[in-house]
Amino acid sequence: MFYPMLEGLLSRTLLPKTRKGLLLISTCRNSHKFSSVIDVAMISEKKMGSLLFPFQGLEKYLMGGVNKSHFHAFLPSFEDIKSAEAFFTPSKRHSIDYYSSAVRMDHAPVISEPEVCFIGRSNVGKSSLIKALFSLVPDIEVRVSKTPGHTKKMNFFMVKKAFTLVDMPGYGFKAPKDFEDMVEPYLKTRKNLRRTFLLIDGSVGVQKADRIALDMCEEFGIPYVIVVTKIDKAKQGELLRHILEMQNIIEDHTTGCFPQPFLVSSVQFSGIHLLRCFIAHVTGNLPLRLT
Ligand SMILES: Nc1nc2c(ncn2[C@@H]2O[C@H](COP(=O)(O)OP(=O)(O)OP(=O)(O)O)[C@@H](O)[C@H]2O)c(=O)[nH]1
Ligand SMILES: [Mg+2]
Repeated sequence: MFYPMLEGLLSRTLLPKTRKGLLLISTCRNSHKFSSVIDVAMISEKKMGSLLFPFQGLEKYLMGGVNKSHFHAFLPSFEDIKSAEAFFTPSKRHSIDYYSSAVRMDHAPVISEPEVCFIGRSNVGKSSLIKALFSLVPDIEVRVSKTPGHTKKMNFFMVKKAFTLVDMPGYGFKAPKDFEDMVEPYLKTRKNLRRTFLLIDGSVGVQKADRIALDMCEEFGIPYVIVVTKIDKAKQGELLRHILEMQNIIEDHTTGCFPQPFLVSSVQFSGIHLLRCFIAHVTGNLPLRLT
């Protein structure tokens, strides 16, 4: 569906200016070889398809009876994905940076622009995902760690005049203390919160703590989205089983959850471009083109 758009994209990559830009990106600390869709356009169509839309690669293994339409609830065009990237690309006029941290709601910055936050068990990959989303920002520092409980504050990252991303401490480690003090009050009271991304580890599937978080989002009545992390780590059959389980939970037990789980790997960069596009869209910055 997005391949006809590819021609324009490829010709853009040959511009000397863009090449310089790529050079700059490749030296930045967060950089990944697929940070930009321009880099993605260099690989084969098949690889590009599963990098941009990770569910595509799995779809063929699903049985006929499974309702696949939910997995395509958000299906932007390639042009939309390209446009979304502009919001994640800093320039003189478009600053992107760490803004502040808070351990209590009364320390949280007062911001009028739309906000999205990332919650999930400790070690699920929240900070890594934010780091990947901001991989085009040379100087931003998003700390990740193998040790659970690394993020101890609510960290606000501001995409000037467009939206704010909030990295949260994880639950499961020292929980419920951090959660009661920070995350719950934040979710309950934050006025500019547009979407909550609830991360679930695709290599282990839904755990008890994830169910509690799902119930909490339902109880607070906030709109939220499941993001399935570390899809590179799971065997395909195992990942499919976990995704179908999540799909059943979404259908049968939720009202505020977006029907489509977003699949990501911050290591391989799968699903990151799609998520950038979704964030730009749900924060009201990117109307989708009709395809
Ligand atoms: N294989 C793989 N590992 C990942 C991925 N994302 C994160 N990790 C690893 O998982 C570990 C935890 O990542 P973080 O991003 O710090 O996790 P977090 O959810 O922010 O953790 P807390 O701050 O403790 O709540 C690190 O060792 C990451 O390198 C992924 O997509 N694939
Ligand atoms: Mg973290």
